[in-house]
Amino acid sequence: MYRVAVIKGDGIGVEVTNAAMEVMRAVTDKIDFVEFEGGIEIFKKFGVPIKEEDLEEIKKMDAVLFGATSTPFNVPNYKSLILTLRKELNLYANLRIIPDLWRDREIYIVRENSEGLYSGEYEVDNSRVVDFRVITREGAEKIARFAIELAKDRNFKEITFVHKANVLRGDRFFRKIVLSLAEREGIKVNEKIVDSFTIELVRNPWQHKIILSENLFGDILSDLASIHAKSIGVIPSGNYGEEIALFEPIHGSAPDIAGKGIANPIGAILSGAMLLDYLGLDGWVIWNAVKNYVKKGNLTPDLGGNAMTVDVVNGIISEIDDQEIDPIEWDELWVDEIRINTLPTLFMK
Ligand code: 48Y
Repeated sequence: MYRVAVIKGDGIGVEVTNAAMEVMRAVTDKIDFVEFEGGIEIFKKFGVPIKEEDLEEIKKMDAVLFGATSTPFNVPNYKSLILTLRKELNLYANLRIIPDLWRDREIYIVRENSEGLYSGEYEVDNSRVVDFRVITREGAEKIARFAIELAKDRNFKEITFVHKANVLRGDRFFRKIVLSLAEREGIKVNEKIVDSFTIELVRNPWQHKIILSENLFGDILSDLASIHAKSIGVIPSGNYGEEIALFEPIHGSAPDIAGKGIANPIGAILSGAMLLDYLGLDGWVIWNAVKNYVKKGNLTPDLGGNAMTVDVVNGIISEIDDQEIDPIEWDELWVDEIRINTLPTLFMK
């Protein structure tokens, strides 16, 4: 049995995480889900976004499934739960998969997840506030390797590396490391300057298979790229470390639609698929079921339909049940999907 920590968070985080667990349970009975609380309510009681003892417990688990939390910026000393988890669990790589579920293609965005302007290092005095944009050799090498291994696994010949090395010293350093590692591994680097790249990412996105960038650029680029998935509600992600990984949809807690039962669960469900891949279980079954479902099923309002969350979940589960044919035949029938949808062993426990 695998033990997976579940942090649903607030807003639609709760609904979509429940949906993801239901779908995962339809694929495997090898997971024990263990629930933990975190976020602003815990902070009000304990002064931290997640309790120390819970964090210690989570570190011993196989993986984490995360929903969404709101991070108000006007609560003094509050520190974002997800940023705390990324830091405490050393999750250095953030992989966001922008899927075109209707045409079977995707863009992988590899975002450095622990440094840059998110380093947490700063200087404050009465007249000046400085956030340090930290790029270390170790951090740059690890994330470059992650993107390059992903490219090799997918048989892609190149990665797109997005930076601002014309202005920022840190990116000049990062660039040197990316170029030399890629050359050694036989991967071409398509270099782009971040500001002009935004236009290309809007107009002509699909030629970029893997996009590598530092933390804040990766944050912004992945939200921008979400327009190509039709809704940010369908985009899954994995935050990978050396010991553990955390999976979350990239959408936020969407308080405006929370509790109405209309949240799109697909981003969370596909995050569940990435989690299964990480554990060496059958994540591709979920990917296939989702792709089959969206082509014919009723979708939630963000995708122009009028389905409820529960309709989408039930529809996807019935697609999973339809796939329950003899596993030996499966291998032959779905071999392409296995290659496309299953993440490489580098990203496995
Ligand atoms: O995961 C994200 O992309 C979010 O935008 C967070 C980030 O900046 O990485 C925001 C964190 C938060 O608001 O708690």
